[in-house]
Amino acid sequence: MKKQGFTLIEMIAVIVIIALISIITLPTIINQYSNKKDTISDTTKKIIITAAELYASEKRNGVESVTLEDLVKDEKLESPIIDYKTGKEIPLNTVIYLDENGNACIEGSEGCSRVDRKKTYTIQNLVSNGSFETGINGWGNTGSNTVFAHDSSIKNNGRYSFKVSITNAQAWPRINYPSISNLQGHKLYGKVSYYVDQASLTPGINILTAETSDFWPTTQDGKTTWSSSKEVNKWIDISLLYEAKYNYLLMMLPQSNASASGNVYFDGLVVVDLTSSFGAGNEPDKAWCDRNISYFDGKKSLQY
Ligand SMILES: [Ca+2]
Repeated sequence: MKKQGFTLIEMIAVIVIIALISIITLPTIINQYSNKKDTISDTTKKIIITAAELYASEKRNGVESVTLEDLVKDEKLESPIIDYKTGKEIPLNTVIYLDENGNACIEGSEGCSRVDRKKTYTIQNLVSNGSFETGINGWGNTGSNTVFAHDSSIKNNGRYSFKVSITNAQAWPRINYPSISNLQGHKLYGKVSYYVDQASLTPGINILTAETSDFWPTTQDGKTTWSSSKEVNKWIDISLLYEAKYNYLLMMLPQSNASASGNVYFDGLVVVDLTSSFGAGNEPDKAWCDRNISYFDGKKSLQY
């Protein structure tokens, strides 16, 4: 006759299974319960949102998100932040998102998420005739054994380039833009394409700023990016980001190897005042500029 009831082994097995199910499901149940309890009351939400919107309105550049901790540090709220209704403390790492118009919402609230904050900016090429289509007027030669020409045989943009023929010398093609001023403290991005017919040539792009608009200002400051490529008969971009020390813009498209001979062609020179275009503190970095700013004439719009 078969024995009624459960054996000890069967009992243990059932207990173990129940225990396992509890381990798996209990945290979820507790979580749901505590989430419900943690829901911030409308009154407290309004206080937090008002504080966040005030915080954003005081910052010069668009604030995309802010934490309760930021609001406490900025003395918009006092810590600990206790929910008005439930009496529970709200974690300081709670994020508040702000849209383009400065309207705030608290993460986890219905319909609240980080919004795509790309905006349209207008950039301007500070240099005129950067494609050398109308000649090489204004470019001064400061070295010997170099000859400048307006060239139509090798070009990258339009019909002409700026050709610098070199015989065992460095080259210092230089131009000033007396009409471009008020640059001090601004971040400038410069880019040019070059083409060499000898691997020994080392061209560069140099942005200078000067205290006065003279062609030979005595007080000037600048930065250069030299070519790192030894490739010949090919157009290559070089670029730099420079923070202007003085107000007036001048440029050089130099070649640094004093014992090299050959031809360097330059085309598509562009210089953008990032601070004027994007706002102080909001300027894109060099890598972004390299990807998004190529030669253009005049003004253009782009998303950042
Ligand atoms: Ca050109």
